[in-house]
Amino acid sequence: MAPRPSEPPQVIPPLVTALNGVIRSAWEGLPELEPLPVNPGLDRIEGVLDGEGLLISNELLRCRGVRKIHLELAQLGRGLQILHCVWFPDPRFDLPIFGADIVAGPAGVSAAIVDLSPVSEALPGSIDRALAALPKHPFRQSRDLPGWGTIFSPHVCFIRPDGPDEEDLFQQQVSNVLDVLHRAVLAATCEPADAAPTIDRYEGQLNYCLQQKRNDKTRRVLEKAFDAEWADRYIELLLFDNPCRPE
Ligand code: BLA
Repeated sequence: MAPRPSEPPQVIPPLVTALNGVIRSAWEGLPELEPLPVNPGLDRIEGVLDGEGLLISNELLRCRGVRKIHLELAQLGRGLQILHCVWFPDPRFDLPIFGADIVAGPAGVSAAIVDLSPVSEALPGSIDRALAALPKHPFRQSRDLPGWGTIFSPHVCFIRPDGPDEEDLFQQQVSNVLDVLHRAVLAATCEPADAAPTIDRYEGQLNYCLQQKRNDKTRRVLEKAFDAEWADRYIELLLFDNPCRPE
């Protein structure tokens, strides 16, 4: 029997719910934290695909040192559920990009990735040392990075969690990484917009966005759920819009 369009919403995977909470706690207490407007019509996107509910919710914030914090939760048909989160720093501050992506299908979470990615040659020394000092979890199924994954740091964690114990460990990893970033944001100082390191970090961030746009898996899922033109606009305007030149 064909599924009815009024199917009940899918159950949200426990790791997605847990990380949603971890991320929200991490931005609490950041200086000058405030919501940013989401592009018209993109804060909540509802639809039906193959009789299954589509739902995307987007939230944007900023704070001193971070120009855009983006948290997206998506249910995209065929039981696909995604948590996508990126914190894009203000290039005037010496801060890395936080990125996390969780992709869950009917058989469980297939991809879980978290990183603080450099926007210049290497991560700031204090952040590199703090990440190196975090507990190393021996995940049973680590995954190989795709070709465009050269943007990630040597500390990137990219796994297929093998059971609830590993989902808990991954959640801890995200929490620890965000703790490192939260402390770095509090300590960071603002450099002039025209300083050479600022320009360098701006270009690094531009490159991060360009490389992320090469992830065909994201594009394909969005094209299937909507269409190619919509997917392009969504990626270019919301997911990985190019940063403005610092001024
Ligand atoms: C993989 N991303 C994927 C996959 C899908 C999506 C379906 C394949 C799952 C798998 O290989 O098991 C889909 N991700 C999405 C969609 C959105 C999304 C539709 O965020 C948004 C609406 N991707 C990111 C960010 C990172 C990232 C911020 O958006 C990392 C910080 C990483 N996703 C990432 C990587 C892969 C992936 C590295 C594996 C790609 C590959 O193996 O080719």
